[in-house]
Formats: sequence, C-alpha cells, structure tokens
Amino acid sequence: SVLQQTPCEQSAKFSLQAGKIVTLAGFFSVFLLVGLCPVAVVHADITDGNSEHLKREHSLMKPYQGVGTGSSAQWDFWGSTLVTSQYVRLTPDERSKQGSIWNTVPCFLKDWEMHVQFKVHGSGKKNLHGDGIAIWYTKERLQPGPVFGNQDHFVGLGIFVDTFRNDLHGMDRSFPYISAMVNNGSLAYDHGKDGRSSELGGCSAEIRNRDHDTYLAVRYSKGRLTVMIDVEDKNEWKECIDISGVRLPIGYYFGASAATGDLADNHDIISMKLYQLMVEHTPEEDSLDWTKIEPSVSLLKSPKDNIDDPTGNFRSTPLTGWKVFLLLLCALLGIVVCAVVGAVVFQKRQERNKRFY
Ligand SMILES: [Ca+2]
Repeated sequence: SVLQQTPCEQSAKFSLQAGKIVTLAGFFSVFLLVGLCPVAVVHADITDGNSEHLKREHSLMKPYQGVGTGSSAQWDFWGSTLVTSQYVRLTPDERSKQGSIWNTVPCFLKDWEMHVQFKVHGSGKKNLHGDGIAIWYTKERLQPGPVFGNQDHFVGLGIFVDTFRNDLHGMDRSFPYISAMVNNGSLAYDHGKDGRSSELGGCSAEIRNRDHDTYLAVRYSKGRLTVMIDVEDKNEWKECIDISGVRLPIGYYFGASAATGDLADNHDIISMKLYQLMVEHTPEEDSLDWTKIEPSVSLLKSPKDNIDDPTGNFRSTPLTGWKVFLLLLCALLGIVVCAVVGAVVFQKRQERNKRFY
C-alpha cells in the first residue's frame, strides 16, 4: 500500500509551525484543521492478490473459455461486447455503442477483493472521447440502460471510470475520474453532473491510451469499501476511495459494462480476478441472513449537510483540496492580521516607553 501525506496533513503541519511563532490565530487554525483532518485522511492496506484465494467461478481470464451462451458458461455478455483470446472489448471506438459482460454465478462471499485489468484507448484526442467503464456488484444482471451501458436505479455497487466530463461546472476535478456509488434502487445516476450528487468518493487517474497495463482493485470487507488503482506502471496500489459503513449483501453478481455516445473509445477488460478474503466474523454477524441486507451507507454527519441529496441517504464528498486550501488561506490571513496588530501595539508601547525617558 502507498501511504502518502495528504494536503490536509501538510497544511496542519504548516499551521503547527506558524502556531509556534504567533498568537491565537495560529492556535485556532491548528484546532480547525486537526478537527477536520479525520474526514480527509484515510489509509488502507490491500493485498497483492497472491496470498489470498482466487475464485475461478467469479473470475474472467484469458483465453476466456468460460464465456459464452451455454448453460455451463460462467460469464455471458450483451450488446457490442466482442470476446477475443486477448481481451473482452465492451465497446469498439465507435459512436453510440453499449456492451457488458456478467458473471452468471452469484457471489456468496462476505469479504472479497476484485482486481480488474482494463484498457481504454482510441483515436479521439484529449477530451474528445467517452464515456467510460463501470464495474458492478448488483442484484440484477444483463439489464441494459443509460449508466455506462447498465440500468439506472440499480441495486448494489457501481464503480465508474468516467472518461468524459459532462459537468462543465465541476472544473475542480480532472478527468478521467473514478468514483463509487451504492444504490438501493432509489437513486438515479446523474450523467449531467458526472454522478457527483450520489458519489461516495473518487479520484482522478490518467488511464487512457497508456502503453502499460492499468488496474483497479475493489475491496469489500467488514463494511469497508476500498478502491485502489495501479495505473502508473509502478506495480503498486494507490488509494482512490476508502469508506466505512457500507452495507452490501451476498448473492449479487459481478459485471462490467461500457458505453460510447457522440464520442467513443475502445473499452477493454483484460481480466477480472476475484479473491476471497479470509476474515473472521462475530457469531452475531454470522447469524444474520446476509442475503437480506439492503445496500446502504451509514452517515458520518447530518444528512442535511448534503444539499445535493435531499433524501440524506448518502454522505457528502470528503474535504477537497480546494476546501483545504481555502481553510489554510483563512488561517494564514488570521495570523498575518494578528502579527500586524501585535507589531503596531508593540511599536506604540515602545513609543510610550520612550516618552518616559
Ligand atoms: Ca461523464
């Protein structure tokens, strides 16, 4: 795993140093930033895949022998999907295509990790390509629709690799953008906002037209959902999303889908490898009927804080770099004001002292 210093930690350290030098404002900013840091600072460890248990019935690997329409097939596909011996192409680099591939075997593992090797490539120049790939763990399978080739109001988990920016107001993030969404069927995916109102977290990643392999890992264990990416050819996972309080049942299906619109790309899946995680559960947890769990995310703060979601089912996005920057700026301004006031008072006092002599 890669543990990097977040902007929040850096700004907190900076404030600590400033706090040593001057006044109340410094103290205040430290207090403020430290108080907010737990929201932004998240760490995760993730397996390298080797030490755990590969589940072949839920994995899609070259040369894709278990893929087809027969009754024994472990994967079947729909739409523009083309299966070769080297890759599964969900869409070609052509307009208005949709394709998907779905595991036919429901997954009854409580703790799992899915490693996806994928490739998004095409002739479109920067910002002139789309729309992206989605990885699914859902109640239903093979249901075509508008969410990267899958149905809207889905029930379960969706991880989106969104390669096209629809929301021209959301310039604080760069694309491609990877995000996660948990849905009990009540929420719609808002393409116009690139899913921002319902996302649980996300990160930007340069995944398109890369010469090397690009990977994404999704881990679900004990209510914790972690998404890691390996896209820089360094053979190491980098954290993208890490959230707790996620509830997903067993018995859902893994799948992948992709779509093109006015703009296009080749969306290829090279492999999907599912690993069982060996995790102990309490007798109470084991006595529950895990097939009956409704997909949900518990709240970390008041639902009213999330203005985009009036139902309050999902928590808002974590502290962004911009917010941290603004906080730091406010703290710095406070320090400067205090320093100036302090200097003026000091000077006045000096002058008053002089008069006595
Ligand atoms: Ca989009």
